[in-house]
Amino acid sequence: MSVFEEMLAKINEFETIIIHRHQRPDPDAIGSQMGLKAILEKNFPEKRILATGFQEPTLAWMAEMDQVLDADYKGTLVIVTDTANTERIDDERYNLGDFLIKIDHHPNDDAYGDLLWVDTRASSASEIITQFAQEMKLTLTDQAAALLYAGIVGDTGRFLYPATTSRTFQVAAYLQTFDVDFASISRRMDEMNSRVAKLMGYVYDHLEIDENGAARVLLTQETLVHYQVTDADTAGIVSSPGRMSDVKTWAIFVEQVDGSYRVRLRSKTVPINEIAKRHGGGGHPLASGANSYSLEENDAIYKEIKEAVAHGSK
Ligand SMILES: [Mn+2]
Repeated sequence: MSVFEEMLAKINEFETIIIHRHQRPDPDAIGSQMGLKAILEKNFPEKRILATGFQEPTLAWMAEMDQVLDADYKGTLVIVTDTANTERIDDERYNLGDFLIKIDHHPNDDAYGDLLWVDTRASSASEIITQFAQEMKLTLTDQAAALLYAGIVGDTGRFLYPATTSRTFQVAAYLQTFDVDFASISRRMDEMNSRVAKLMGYVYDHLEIDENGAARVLLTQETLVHYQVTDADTAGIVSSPGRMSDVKTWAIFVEQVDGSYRVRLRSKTVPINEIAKRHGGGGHPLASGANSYSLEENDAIYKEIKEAVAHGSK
């Protein structure tokens, strides 16, 4: 039996299925979670399918979360999508069910779950969910196709990043057969409000770039307040430095209310996930996140990036 077949057998076994994904959700987290929910509701109308997690306001256009009670977990199957490690799962009740499945595309450093499918070659968790539905001959709905497409567009930067493969396009082509306004999804995901646009101007203006293309910028609480943006809004400018031809690898340090720093790391070719891991984070080779607790640690992280880029560009 393939892992997909085992997963389907487990889905068949349970009456209630609760789907989780990671904290600070991005479109792939929501797309894979809610796309899977829509597929299961369509194919198993007798089952109760719930989705839990923080309702991220900037992604409310994709889907709304369910109100899930502790009592709902009794005798359930829990599926977690797009989440590398247990600490990142939103919410912490993922262990209250009878059986746990992990479906992910990040490096499998924390192999949690009673059954897991981790495919690091997949562009996104949404790509895996679509592949699962296709191979298991599950019917998709227009809504599921829209959610999964948004997830793939989000994680591939509209098919820009190297994780985009022929299978990504095959899956996207299949999703395109559904009745969805795909252009408006892509447009929506490319749009930003004027506050974020102005913050982007600040980022381009203040980016420090070394001779090899290692770049950094610091967004203090004062700056966030000045531009009237939240920490979540900074997701809209993470990829921006990469538009500059002389930037190869970059870090955006976002000061948090408690004085610590959220570090968003991106790279065109040189892997940066090991740097992220050394600073309480992790992620993909070219897209990671970390945490820093002082300006000195920020400097140390930038130094590691500079060294990695200098080494990688030789
Ligand atoms: Mn993802």
